[in-house]
Amino acid sequence: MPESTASVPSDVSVTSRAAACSKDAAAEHPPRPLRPLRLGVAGPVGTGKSSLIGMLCRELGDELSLGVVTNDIYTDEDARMLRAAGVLDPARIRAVETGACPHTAIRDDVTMNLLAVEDLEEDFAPLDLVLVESGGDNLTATFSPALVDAQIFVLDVAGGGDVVRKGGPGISRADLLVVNKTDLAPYVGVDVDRMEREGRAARDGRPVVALSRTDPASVAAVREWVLETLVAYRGGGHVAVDPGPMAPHSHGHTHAHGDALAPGDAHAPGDEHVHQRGDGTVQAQVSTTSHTSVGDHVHVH
Ligand SMILES: Nc1nc2c(ncn2[C@@H]2O[C@H](COP(=O)(O)OP(=O)(O)OP(=O)(O)O)[C@@H](O)[C@H]2O)c(=O)[nH]1
Ligand SMILES: [Mg+2]
Repeated sequence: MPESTASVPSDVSVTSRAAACSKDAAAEHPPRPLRPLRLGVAGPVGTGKSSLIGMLCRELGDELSLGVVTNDIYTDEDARMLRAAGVLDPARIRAVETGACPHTAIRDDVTMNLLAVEDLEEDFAPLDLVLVESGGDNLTATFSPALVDAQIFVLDVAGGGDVVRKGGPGISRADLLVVNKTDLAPYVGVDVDRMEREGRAARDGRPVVALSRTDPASVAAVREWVLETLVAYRGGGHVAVDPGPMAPHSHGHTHAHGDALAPGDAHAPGDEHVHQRGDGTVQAQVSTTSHTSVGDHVHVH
């Protein structure tokens, strides 16, 4: 794997350059964060998350030291696909088999992913960038800021021109929204400009890139965004933003709060509470995220 260099924007204190920095140069720049930028890639099934990560490995692998963690529910298919694509040293690509809904492992309990990311960071220290692919999920899935520093939400034109209007935390508030596979737009009758416009309108000015692997300018735009985000992160100017909770959803069990919590009360992280399942079994639980009890005891994350 190539050593990390600073052939990227001149104010990026990338690994090897940081080591060579003179005292004066170091004084001009804020101290480098202790760990690499962790960048999440989420979005519905098949929109091109792995392809985007492969593309970033090809585009940035010569100048940055990279690692990749993929999430699949039952297999390590995405990791194997990326290793086979030869975009990165295979040892730098790790798979997490979530065994459950993809959003659980990137938001509700990020332990498996955090361990994989930290192992990678230790084994290949110092890394510049770790890319974490979520298992393909739906419009509600977002990464916890406890796992990633920034996140990309990937849609594609094949999912329909109206998908941006359907909204959700990833579409509205991910750090970057990618509308992928624009080369397919004529075949599926989608107006890409309109999708992009609607994306911008839904995002309060946050960036949107209409991407196709066949369009070098769009590939360059994503590459630039990643480098700018890295610069901002290293300069202390990037704050990890939680795109927000998932939409209310039920796990198919009742949610008993005992005497302590009435409907409308909120759990803080660390609070103990009890889940009572439909079959009557009871499970004590410590909240990892804040969530609020509502009248019917379906809980809201
Ligand atoms: N036409 C076209 N196809 C693309 C593009 N990017 C990705 N694809 C194709 O879209 C399909 C799905 O791509 P993946 O990268 O596996 O999608 P994914 O989001 O990682 O899929 P899951 O992990 O299963 O959710 C593959 O057949 C890719 O070759 C693109 O820019 N244009
Ligand atoms: Mg994938």
